[in-house]
This record gives sequence, C-alpha cells and structure tokens, in this order.
Amino acid sequence: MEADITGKMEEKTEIPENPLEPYIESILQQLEDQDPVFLIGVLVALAAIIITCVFLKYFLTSKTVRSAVLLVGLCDGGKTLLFSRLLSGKFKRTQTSITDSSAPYKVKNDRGTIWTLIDLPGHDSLRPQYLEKFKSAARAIVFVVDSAIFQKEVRDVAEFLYVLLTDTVICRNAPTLLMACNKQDITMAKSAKLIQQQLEKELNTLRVTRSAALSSQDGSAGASVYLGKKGKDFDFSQLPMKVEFIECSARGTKGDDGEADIQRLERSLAKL
Ligand SMILES: Nc1nc2c(ncn2[C@@H]2O[C@H](COP(=O)(O)OP(=O)(O)OP(=O)(O)O)[C@@H](O)[C@H]2O)c(=O)[nH]1
Ligand SMILES: [Mg+2]
Repeated sequence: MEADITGKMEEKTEIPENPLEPYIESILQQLEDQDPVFLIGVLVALAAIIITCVFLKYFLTSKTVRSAVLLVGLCDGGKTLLFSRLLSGKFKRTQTSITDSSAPYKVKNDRGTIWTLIDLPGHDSLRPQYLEKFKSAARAIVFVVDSAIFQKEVRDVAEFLYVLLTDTVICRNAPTLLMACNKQDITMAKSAKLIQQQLEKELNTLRVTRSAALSSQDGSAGASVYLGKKGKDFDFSQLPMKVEFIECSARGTKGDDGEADIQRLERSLAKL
C-alpha cells in the first residue's frame, strides 16, 4: 500500500508547472526590489494613459460629429440675410425660406476652423421638422430675434425658445446658444439686455403653464427636460449650455450697399 501511495505522489510532482510562473515571479521580484517612488510613477503614468483614452473617445464620438451652426428663429428675423453676410459679407434680397440651406463657414480665428452653417426656415409649419433634422448636429445655435418688433413677438419667441431649451437632445449636447438681437440699425430696436430680461420673465411664466398643462394631460411632465432650476425664477445662467446675448445688424447702418454690423457675432462663433 505504502509503495502505491508514494508512487502516486511521485507521479503528481511530475506534472509540469505553469510555464508563465517563473516570469511572473521574476517580475514580482523586480517590482519588490524597486523604489516605491518608481512604482508610484508607473501607476501615475498608467492612470494618465487611461484618462487620455477616455477623453479621446469622448471628443471623437461627440464633438467632432457636431459641426453645425444652426440659424433659427421666427419668420423675417433676418436669418437668411445673416447667412449670406457670414458667408460672403454680401447683402442679398431675400424671400421667406421654405427649405434649409447650408454651406461651409470658415470662422475668423487663427485656426480657421470650418463649421457647417445651416439656415432653417422660420415659418411655424416648417420649423419643427427642420429642427428635428438638424438638432443633434448642432455645435451652436444662433437664435435670431427681430429686435425692432420684439415687443409684439415676445410671446412667440419665448414659445419657440422654450421648445428648444426643454428638448432632451439639445439639453444633453448643450450647444452654445447665441441670441442674435438683430436689426439694431432700426431706431425702435430693443437692446439685448432688455430682450434677455423680457424673455426670462416670459419663459418663467411659460414654464408654469406648460408643466401644468402636461401633467393634467397624461402625467408626463417629465417627458421633456425641466427648464432651469426648480423653485427658482428662471434665468439663462441656469441652463446647461453657454448663452450669450449679442446685438447685431445684418443690414448695417449704411443701407444695402454698406457693411453689416455682425463682428461681435463673428467673434463668438470664432470661440466655439
Ligand atoms: N433693417 C434691417 N432689416 C433686416 C436686417 N436683417 C434682415 N433684414 C430684412 O428683414 C427681412 C427678412 O430677412 P430674412 O433674412 O429673409 O429673414 P428670415 O429670418 O430668413 O425669414 P424666414 O426665411 O421667413 O424665416 C428682409 O427684408 C431683410 O432684408 C437688419 O439687420 N436690419
Ligand atoms: Mg430665411
């Protein structure tokens, strides 16, 4: 019996070891012999590589895909004239747009980055479908307001803005929002500051009525994003995106042959 048992044990010791074991042991040994500062260095380097990979993945999948600058707003605000001025600097007679137009736009900075400028129709019956088509590609949204008749249009402007600012895709991507208070060449034009204040007031009211209407309909008040911060009066700084109010004039002060006054808008586009 003993002989049998010893015999079996001998057989067991003959089973070959894991071929990687000597290498692993030698690496562990080397690591043990190393200075702890060196080990920390290795760990920091590894962490840096991992963080870089995560950032690269984020930028490659999100930012580079979103390269559109959308011109949106109500009818007659001046989107198409602004589109022409930004692209060629030239004045153009326009008609109500019934479809989108797009063109590459080279921003005025040292890098000369190229975005796709897209002019969307402002008519209420066309607005939703074009917004749906381009919203996910937006890197920036230029919301064109007719400052000369703003008082009359404030409710409609706020309603359209409300749709944009509570949209799940837009809130997730948070494209820069440039509020272009256009037609500043007209004497009656309201200032960017006043337009901002009135829109904040109007959006505040709209937020209450809209969420009440939604919850009484089907209890789906949470279907779109809540505008601003709950329990606080709405202001633009509560939004997830960067917002700027800019005064401009696509026509300019010197008539149809003169230059536009859009330098501030161009500077903001250069910073995207
Ligand atoms: N005085 C003045 N008129 C402007 C200015 N910008 C645009 N306009 C005029 O406003 C009118 C409407 O301009 P469009 O560029 O066609 O407006 P839009 O926003 O594209 O309108 P839709 O295509 O209908 O959505 C045109 O007669 C323009 O010449 C401006 O800064 N000042
Ligand atoms: Mg147009």
